[in-house]
Amino acid sequence: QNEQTYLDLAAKILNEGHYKDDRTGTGTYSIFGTQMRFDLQEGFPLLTTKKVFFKLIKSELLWFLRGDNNIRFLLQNNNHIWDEWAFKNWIESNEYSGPDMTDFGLRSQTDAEFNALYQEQKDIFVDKILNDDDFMEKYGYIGEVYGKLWRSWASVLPDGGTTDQISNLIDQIKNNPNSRRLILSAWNAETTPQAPLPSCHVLSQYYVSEGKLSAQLYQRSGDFFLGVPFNIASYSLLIHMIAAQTGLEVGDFVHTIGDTHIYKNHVDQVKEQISRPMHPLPKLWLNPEVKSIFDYTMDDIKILNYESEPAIRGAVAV
Ligand code: UFP
Repeated sequence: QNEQTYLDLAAKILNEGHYKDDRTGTGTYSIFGTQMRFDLQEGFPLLTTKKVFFKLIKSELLWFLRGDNNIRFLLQNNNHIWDEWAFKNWIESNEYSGPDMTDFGLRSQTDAEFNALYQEQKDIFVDKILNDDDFMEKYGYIGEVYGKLWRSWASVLPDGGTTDQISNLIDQIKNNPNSRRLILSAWNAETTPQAPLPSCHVLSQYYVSEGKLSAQLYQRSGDFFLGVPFNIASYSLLIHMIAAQTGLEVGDFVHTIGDTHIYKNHVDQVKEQISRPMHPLPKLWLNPEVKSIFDYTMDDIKILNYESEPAIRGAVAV
């Protein structure tokens, strides 16, 4: 089944991966240039060998589709996956006067006392983003990330306005399904390298054949244990949503990853996961009443019959 592809690649990275240091100071085992293919007719590829929190995937994708790049919407949905990037802007600003938070990502993992201080500061930050509009306007934005790039790509021309790639993509899939130019890009050579987290999912391409919609993602960097299971589910959900809005069935999700890595401190977790039994894949339900890709709400998207092994914790490298 589909999930075996993920487990096989995980085992291959552990067996054959090259060790190298990385930006976060953690260290990884990696293989360069990998590919997995998931047939979405077989079921929805939410991994079952560990529990994956689909709600977070759902609210993040809705946030991207809103064209939003302020973390308030995520926080309102109890989603904290982008907190660190906004928090970093805050602690590096002149207005921040709390305890020294330099290198909080690494230090919070190795120093329990610091971690307590960090959690306290982050709670204060989250609370202010949620409840203080001025603060949210100043520190809630995280720059040129997916929402912005997908929905309002800024023109290089002085009066060029912005481009809504999602609307254009849906229009092209409906009206020109044989096109070989069905591209969604999230890499702007000018602005992306300066973003807090330069886009990991750089580019995706869409393909229509026999009434089915497939897509291939090129991901430049994949944290195989924590990030990749999310990325698989997120793009699979996007394919389902675009298919539903263009009158197509779902085809394959092809996931190509550049630097495919397992962090040193995730090795035991990955071994544990590989040893676990798989369950049948769940099904995805989308509310058929929704008439635009921009109108889905949290309640319009549901995962049915999700049975999984328990979650496995692992520290996020920041
Ligand atoms: N990462 C993912 N998927 C994502 C995302 C981040 O795997 O969607 F946003 C991981 C990859 C890498 C880290 O471990 O986050 C980003 O670091 P870098 O920019 O140095 O590649």
